[in-house]
Amino acid sequence: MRVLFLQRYLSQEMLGICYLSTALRRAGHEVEVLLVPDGHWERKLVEFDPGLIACSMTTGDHPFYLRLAARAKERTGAPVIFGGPHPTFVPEIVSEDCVDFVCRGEGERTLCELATRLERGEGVDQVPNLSFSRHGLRVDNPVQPLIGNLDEIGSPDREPLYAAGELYRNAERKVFTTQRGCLYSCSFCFHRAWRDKLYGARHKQYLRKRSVPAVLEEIDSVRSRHPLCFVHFVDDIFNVDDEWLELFCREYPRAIGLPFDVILRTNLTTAEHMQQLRSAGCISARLAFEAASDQIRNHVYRKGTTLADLRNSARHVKEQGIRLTTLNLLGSPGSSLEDELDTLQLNIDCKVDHPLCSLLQPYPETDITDIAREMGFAVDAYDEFPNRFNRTTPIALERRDEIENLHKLFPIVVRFPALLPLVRGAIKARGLKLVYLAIYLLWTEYLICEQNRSYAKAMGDAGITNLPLLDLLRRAGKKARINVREALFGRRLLRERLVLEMETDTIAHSGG
Ligand code: B12
Repeated sequence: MRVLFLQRYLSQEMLGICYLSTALRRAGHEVEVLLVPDGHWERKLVEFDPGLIACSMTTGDHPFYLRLAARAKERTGAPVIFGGPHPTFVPEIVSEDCVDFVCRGEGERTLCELATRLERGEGVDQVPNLSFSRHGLRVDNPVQPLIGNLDEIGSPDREPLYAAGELYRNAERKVFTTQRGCLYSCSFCFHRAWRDKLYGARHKQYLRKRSVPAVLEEIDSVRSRHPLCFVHFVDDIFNVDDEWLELFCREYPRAIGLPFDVILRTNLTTAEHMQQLRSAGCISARLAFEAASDQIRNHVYRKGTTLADLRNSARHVKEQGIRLTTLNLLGSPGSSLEDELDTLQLNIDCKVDHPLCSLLQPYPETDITDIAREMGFAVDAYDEFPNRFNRTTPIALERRDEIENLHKLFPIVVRFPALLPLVRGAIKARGLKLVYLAIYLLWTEYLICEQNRSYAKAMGDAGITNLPLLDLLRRAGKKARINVREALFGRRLLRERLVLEMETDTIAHSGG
């Protein structure tokens, strides 16, 4: 069968659909990817004549996919299947006219079986993890156990995606994963619900590592076919298994030898890990602090880390001369302004190079949604959720405006702590929201330029054009030009925008 992935361009390649492509092609199906926006997408869609249209999505993006699927169905009449985190946790989306099927959880077996059965004109009652509507009621087929051995499913097949998006193919920095699952139960993360509510899996079954040779082989094979100078590992926690890490750090320099970055969990990060990672070529690491307050971090966010873990892990990263990025989460239900300011102070104390700060979004089926409601906080409907988590909060916090303002000033105060005494007063000024947003955008842009400089240096390109200030002027100029041209000609210059976004976002935002 001809399966078409209809996807919105994101700032990095979506490995989920690449894994699905591997499975489909192994089962003898044909796969194509169509990325939107594209002025000719409807013509291309009709020309491909798909037997099945597949879309992968996260919460916040689902209204867009509903519109897209409705149009695609109108033009082709092909059945549509939705998968990924949002439909997994909100399978009732299958009641929408334009959605025929939803896949809950891992999609490899579901999609192959569905394509095969549709092609043969057979029923879908036996297709694992599938949800569909019958006589107006939702049917949820049983969920099959998780894929046990990830090596067996092979490497993600990037070719259909690269054929559709030459920006992904030509990028010198590409993303890779070495595992699925997680041992922890952070209340804001999808893993707890995926593991316990969907699969009822034991922690150890849920966390699955690919073998080191399989990972190295994939990177080598991508490098032999496409440009590749830098490796982004987007695993939620790269240092979850000491033995695996040691072997990886020993083999990687010999087999690959490219610079890379990782996401680490604070309480697992030791001085030894950082030495190993540094000598293997790691130049940048992300640590998820979330919050300095023990109450918020452990009772509300359920992280299971101590303040000492946060400080020590940061020290280990910095001691190796590795760029330190932290992930911080403001806007927790029940947090006081003092709690949020403590998180700011912690980042200052740890001399964090790149503090990333999000406003908490209680995504479907996460524990934090229940916690927020139990604590009496109203949460916006999912259809109202922002599709970025660094602009506004969907929780009706008492100090909503102040927290949103603090979020905007957070990264700049970490770098210039002399501003700290001004912060309390500054965040009260509601009328300055737009000014703070502008400061935030400019400063985060600068941090990206610094980050790009570190990537460029690691890739052996320390030229003058990469100097952060010059790069900032280039990026700001480019953005301004794009905005003006778009305003004048009323057309989205997607390609140009995406190039900038790819420099901004490559490497995942989450972390253990
Ligand atoms: C890398 C990453 C990104 C990348 C790439 C995103 C992508 N779609 O691939 C970037 C940086 C662009 C990104 C952005 C965002 N992300 Co993100 N991201 C991740 C991360 C860390 C890894 C994704 C991945 O590659 N997983 C590995 C692959 C193999 O798994 P998968 O994609 O889930 O696919 C499998 C199944 O879901 C299923 N499946 C998926 N799609 C489909 C489609 C069909 C038809 C079928 C049948 C099956 C199916 O089958 C696949 C194979 O088994 C995940 C956390 C995680 N560990 O998964 C968060 C995660 C997906 N992101 C999340 C969020 C919130 C975001 C943002 C909203 C953040 C923001 N900027 O504000 C944006 C939204 C962007 C968007 N519109 O998708 C949440 C989503 C929660 C939710 N309820 O939707 C996650 C789960 C993180 C979390 N801890 O909760 N992200």
